[in-house]
Amino acid sequence: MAGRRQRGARRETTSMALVEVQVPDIGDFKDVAVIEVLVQPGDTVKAEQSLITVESDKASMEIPSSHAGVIKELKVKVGDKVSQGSAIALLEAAQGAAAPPPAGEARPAPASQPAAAPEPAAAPEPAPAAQSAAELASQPVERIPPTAALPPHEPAAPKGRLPHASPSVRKLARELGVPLDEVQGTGPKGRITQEDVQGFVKKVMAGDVLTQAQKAKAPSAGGAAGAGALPGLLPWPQVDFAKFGPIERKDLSRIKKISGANLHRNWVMIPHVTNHEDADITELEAFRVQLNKENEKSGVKVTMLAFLIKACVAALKKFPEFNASLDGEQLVLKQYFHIGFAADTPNGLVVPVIKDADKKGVLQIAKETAELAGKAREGKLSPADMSGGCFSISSLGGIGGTYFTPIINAPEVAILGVCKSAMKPVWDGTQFVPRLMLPLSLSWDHRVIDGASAARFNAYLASVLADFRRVML
Ligand code: CAO
Repeated sequence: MAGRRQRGARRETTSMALVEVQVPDIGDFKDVAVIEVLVQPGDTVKAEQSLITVESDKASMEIPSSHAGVIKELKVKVGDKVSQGSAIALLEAAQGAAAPPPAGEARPAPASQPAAAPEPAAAPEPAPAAQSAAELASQPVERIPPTAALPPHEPAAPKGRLPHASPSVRKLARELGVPLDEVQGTGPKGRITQEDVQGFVKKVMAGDVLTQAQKAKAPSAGGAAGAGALPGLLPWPQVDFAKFGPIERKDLSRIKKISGANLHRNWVMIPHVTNHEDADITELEAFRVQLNKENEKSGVKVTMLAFLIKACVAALKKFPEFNASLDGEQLVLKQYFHIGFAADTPNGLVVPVIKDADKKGVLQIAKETAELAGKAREGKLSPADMSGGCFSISSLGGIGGTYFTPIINAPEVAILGVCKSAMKPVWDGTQFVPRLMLPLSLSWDHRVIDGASAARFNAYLASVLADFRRVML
């Protein structure tokens, strides 16, 4: 069946003009599935225009119309099984239409035939003049297994309008597992071109978009990658947990689904390395406590986070490749300093952004972080509150811990993890002295940053936190 295109058979019914287009002789194949219906009632079709695509476990084949005319009624839908003689559609034949070929005429395509130019599908656009119906009929319809990169596309019943694309583009989309109804067409009248399909694949591969199927799978642990979507990975373990004790099932929150999919992509696509450092914040903490005493009446409480944001801006200025994003083979170096901070909310993790942190004082930053954290907990952050970030801070300092590996918030190239400060004995050259030490964990993208730069960034950041006057330098 591979490499063949069959002309629909026909039986004329109640009037001379009404024709029932049937599945022709398709060899030994019986009960093959209809995987695409390419026309809708009311569509004007040309003789030889594809009406449906059928697929067996070995191959797929488009079945074109035996007549030109207007589709009056469809007799099949996606998922139906058809064999020779099954009705495809009732068609009102155009006046003066050429006499159809004998029912059941089969046309195996020569294996050496090159792929023909695109043929119009749902929309009545003229076929290229140089291409005859016979050439179209002999267009090979080979089936290539879908790539592992995209989840296999299982075409669903068309919702509303069919995607506007030629059979050859549809075929390409099927081969690549691209859901055509999610592709934006850039051709005339929104027609989906071969380049549109290739562009969609590039975006999915780059992680810029998720297909609906990927979005649906992303929340589950056994989702895209877990199900073995990455080549060579074992499938996610399927365990009947209830066999071992009582369980309860709970849907993931909307934020967890979205952040989970983003974190997963970032973890898989970015070569992360994490460097750890301890900053001596003994003096800074004393200053912070004093500041809060002085500002008690203002209602603005300064936490370590505000100082960290300011210190990070100083480090980003000194090491500009940390204030950057990868764009293909180019680095986009930002001349603005918008710092995101991870906020823990009852529904999951969000990252509001302090804009232009370089132009704001610590008190202003403390005020804004408190406001944004409040909005985050109430679920009131707007997309603008969470966009434009250059670098992120994930502070677990109010909770505890020593060090961890934060996941970079793409398309940023680094993130600072902060844990709880603790008094530690530090050797000052002659004796151990108690110092308040703040554990820092910097994760960085090794495609952009080298280990030596990361160590320098961390050392500089620690020196700023140890003596905040350096921020002014
Ligand atoms: N060491 C010791 N104490 C710290 C500290 C640190 N590094 N950082 C903050 N604290 C203290 C604060 O001073 C405050 O103490 P008091 O109650 O005595 O005044 C207390 O911890 C609580 O601070 P906070 O957490 O309310 O405020 P913050 O500005 O430090 O942090 C925010 C704000 C929104 C970042 C934080 O509440 C939060 O959500 N953190 C979680 C981030 C997260 O989940 N990251 C993980 C991402 S990866 O999954």
